[in-house]
Amino acid sequence: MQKVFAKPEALIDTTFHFCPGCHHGTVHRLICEAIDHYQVREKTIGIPGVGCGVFLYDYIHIDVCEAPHGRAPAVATGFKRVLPQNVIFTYQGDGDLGAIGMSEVVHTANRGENITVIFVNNNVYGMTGGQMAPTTLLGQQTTTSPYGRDFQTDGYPIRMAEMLATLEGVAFACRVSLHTAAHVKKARKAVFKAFDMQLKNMGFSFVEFLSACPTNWGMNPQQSVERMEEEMMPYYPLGTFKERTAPDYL
Ligand SMILES: Cc1ncc(C[n+]2csc(CCOP(=O)(O)OP(=O)(O)O)c2C)c(N)n1
Repeated sequence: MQKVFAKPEALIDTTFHFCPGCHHGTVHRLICEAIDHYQVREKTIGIPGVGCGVFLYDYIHIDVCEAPHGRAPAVATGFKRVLPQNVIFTYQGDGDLGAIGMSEVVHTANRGENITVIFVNNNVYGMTGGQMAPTTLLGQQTTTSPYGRDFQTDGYPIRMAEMLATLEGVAFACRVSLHTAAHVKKARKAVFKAFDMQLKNMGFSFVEFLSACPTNWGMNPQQSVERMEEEMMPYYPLGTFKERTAPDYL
C-alpha cells in the first residue's frame, strides 16, 4: 500500500492547545514540512513572540527561545549573527508584530537580516481575549472596539507584507491564506521559498498568513473561513510583493 500522508518528523506527536478552527496548527505543520524538506531540524531555532503561538517548543522538535512581546526579530537578529549557519525564524501574531513589535520588525527587515518572519494575521489579539489589533478590519467589532473599528479614532488596518516589501533589505514578502486546502498548498510553497532563500543567504524573508480566530470572532470554524474569503481577502490581497532573485551583494 502506498503511504500518501504522514506527520512531519519535526512535528511533536501531541495534541495542540489551539481552539477548533484556529489556523496556528496549520502554520506549525507547514513550518515542520519545510524543516523536514531541507533537513535542517538540528540547526533550526524558532523565536516565538507572545500570543497563542508562544508554545512553539511544545510542538516542534527544534531549539526555541521565547522573546518578550514584539521583540522576536531583535532576538532572531542576535541568534543569526552569532550562528549564521543556523536557520532562524520568528513566529508572531499581529498584536505582537504589528503593534508592540512594529519597530523591531521594520528595522530588522530594513537591515536585511537573513532570517524568516512567520506572521499570523488573525485580525485580533487572540491570546488575551480578542482586543483590536493593527490589522483589525474597519467596522470589525472586538472587545476594545465594541462599535466596530473606526478610522477616525483607530486608524486603518495595516498591510504588513506590502509595507515591508518597500524596504530595500527585504528579499521576500508575501501574503498567503489558509482558508481552503488549495490555499494551504500555496502557503506551503511560500514557507519553503522563505526557508530556501534564507539557506541561500538572500536576506530577510516574510510570510504573512491570513488566519482564523473563531473563538474571538464569535463564529464557528465554517463561518470563520467564509469571513476570511469575504472580508479579509478583499482588504488583504494574496500574493508576492517582493522577491529578490540574487543576494544583494552580487
Ligand atoms: C509586554 C507585554 N505586554 C502585553 C502582554 C499581554 N499579551 C499577551 S499575548 C498578547 C496579544 C497577542 O496577540 P497576537 O500577537 O495577535 O497573537 P495571537 O494570540 O492572536 O496569535 C498580549 C497583549 C505581554 N505578555 N507582554
